[in-house]
Amino acid sequence: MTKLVIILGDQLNTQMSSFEHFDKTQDCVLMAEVKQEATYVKHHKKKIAFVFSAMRHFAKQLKSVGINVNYTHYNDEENKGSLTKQVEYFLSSNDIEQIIISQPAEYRLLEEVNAWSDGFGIDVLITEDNRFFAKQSYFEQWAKGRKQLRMEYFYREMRKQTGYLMNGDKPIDGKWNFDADNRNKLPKNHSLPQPTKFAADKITAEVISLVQTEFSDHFGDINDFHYATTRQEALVVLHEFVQERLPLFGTYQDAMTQNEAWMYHSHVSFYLNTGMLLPKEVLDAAQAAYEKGDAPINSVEGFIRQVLGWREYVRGFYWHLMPDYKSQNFLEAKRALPAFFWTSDTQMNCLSQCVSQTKQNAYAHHIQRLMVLGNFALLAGLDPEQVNEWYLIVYADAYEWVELPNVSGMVLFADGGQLASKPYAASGSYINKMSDYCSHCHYSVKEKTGHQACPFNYLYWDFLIRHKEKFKGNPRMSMIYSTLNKMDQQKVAQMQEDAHTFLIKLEANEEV
Ligand code: FAD
Ligand code: DLZ
Ligand code: SF4
Repeated sequence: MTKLVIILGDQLNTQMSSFEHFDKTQDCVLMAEVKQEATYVKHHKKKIAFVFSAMRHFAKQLKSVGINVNYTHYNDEENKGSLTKQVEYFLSSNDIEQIIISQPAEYRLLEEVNAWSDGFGIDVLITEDNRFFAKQSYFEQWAKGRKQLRMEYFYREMRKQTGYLMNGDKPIDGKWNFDADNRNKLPKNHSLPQPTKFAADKITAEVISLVQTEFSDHFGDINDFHYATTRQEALVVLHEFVQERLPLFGTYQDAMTQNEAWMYHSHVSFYLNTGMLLPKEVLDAAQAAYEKGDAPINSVEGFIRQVLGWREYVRGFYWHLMPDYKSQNFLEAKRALPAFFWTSDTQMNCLSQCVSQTKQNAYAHHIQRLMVLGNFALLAGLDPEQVNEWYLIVYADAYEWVELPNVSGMVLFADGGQLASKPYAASGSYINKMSDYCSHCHYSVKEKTGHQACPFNYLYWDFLIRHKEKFKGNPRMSMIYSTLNKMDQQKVAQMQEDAHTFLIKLEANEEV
């Protein structure tokens, strides 16, 4: 029986479950660069270049071991524009008895694939997406009967299941979480390690030129493309992270500094989310560094929590709550996304820094995404649909399964607290505590009202006042509301007025 294995652009690993019964003497792989996937949102230029180049390199690797790969390039004449049409076209001239595909990672694509069996009149086998530790059935079992689905408890279960940083059934060093040690600002004149960079080879150079021609109206800069595009290169990124950045990853995990995008982060999300690296090898490398004494517990636990905790949790959470999750808007936020999210033209230095780095690199680290860009979107009441679309477009690691829970749940509280127990809202003083952005800013972080005051300051209090009814029953918010009650009411009224003026300027697209 001849089988056709479909490999999507984020399934670039021979360990994918769809390969499990692959017989290279008779079966075939289909991969396609299609307009539908490249434009369902107008992805950042670097994201498209990365995915297409990594797909081409993976196809080359499969061919080199004698696998029959039917690969459609973006500009091939027989490119049909969508995965469904491409598969249909292939079936019209090939005798295939079964299609096998690992479960697509996004709901919209799974819906499309679910229609293939009836549409093509052929057996379609959808296998488990095995780029994660936890099967979806495991998450469902964990979620069953729980009132709240909190990451911390899921993470502890995952530690017990996998044995990472465990001493029997107890966490190594006696604590599950070393977050309190991971909140340092970068010292002045601290010299940062550089990210791993690769020069573009012939395949990547061709893809870059394709992107320049075909996607010139998409957001983002294509110059200085330096991502890994093969598994071997991705393994080098991982190795250099463990050697050079993991030891201080924890300490400076939340830090931000002027003109530095990459910091002590791992930069492996691109490769994990395309299957080029698997989470087990990433965590094994981190744990080995701990065991050899090369990296301290706060860094290794912090890193393992991101991958084994957050990454696994948001993926389970997404499939548990889709499709309804996507349309939620608990805070009834309606304001349009300001133009500076695309241009970086704002006098708020923290936002200008984060947007311009995003434009350049298709990357920003977690605290930039959460506490600068996300925090602003939350405080300014930006429309969740537009904010979600922006995050899906601008980051090269963005796929809906991971982007949506982070944006609608963690950042915007659009799900009313299904993911987070309280909104991650903060005034300018948080940004000042974790960065040196404020010392380069037009605004003054110390001032709460008036022309020079940091907009995050009055927007923060205005946000709390606007949503008082919705938050007043939340025990984690009671301290902040009692502070608000004790504040000078004239000052509070002034902050509300400043927030109002600011939001009107924002809507009118005036410079802020
Ligand atoms: P590191 O800081 O080195 O962390 C290690 C790994 O942990 C990451 O590679 C990632 O796989 C995982 N991880 C860390 N935090 C999270 C998280 N909150 N959710 C899921 N996995 C996590 N991550 C994406 O992979 N794709 C996205 O589209 C995405 N969108 C985000 C949107 C918002 C609003 C926020 C707040 C976070 C988002 N994240 C997303 C999570 C996180 O910001 C990125 O995973 C991280 O910045 C990637 O860089 P890194 O590989 O250097 O991560
Ligand atoms: C992100 C992406 C892009 C830009 N292009 C393609 C493509 O042309 N062909 C393809 O198979 N996959 C692509 N991808 C990744 C898919 O969008 C991804 O598989 C789905 O979003 C499911 O996560
Ligand atoms: Fe951002 Fe306010 Fe600091 Fe300026 S002063 S960088 S707007 S937090």
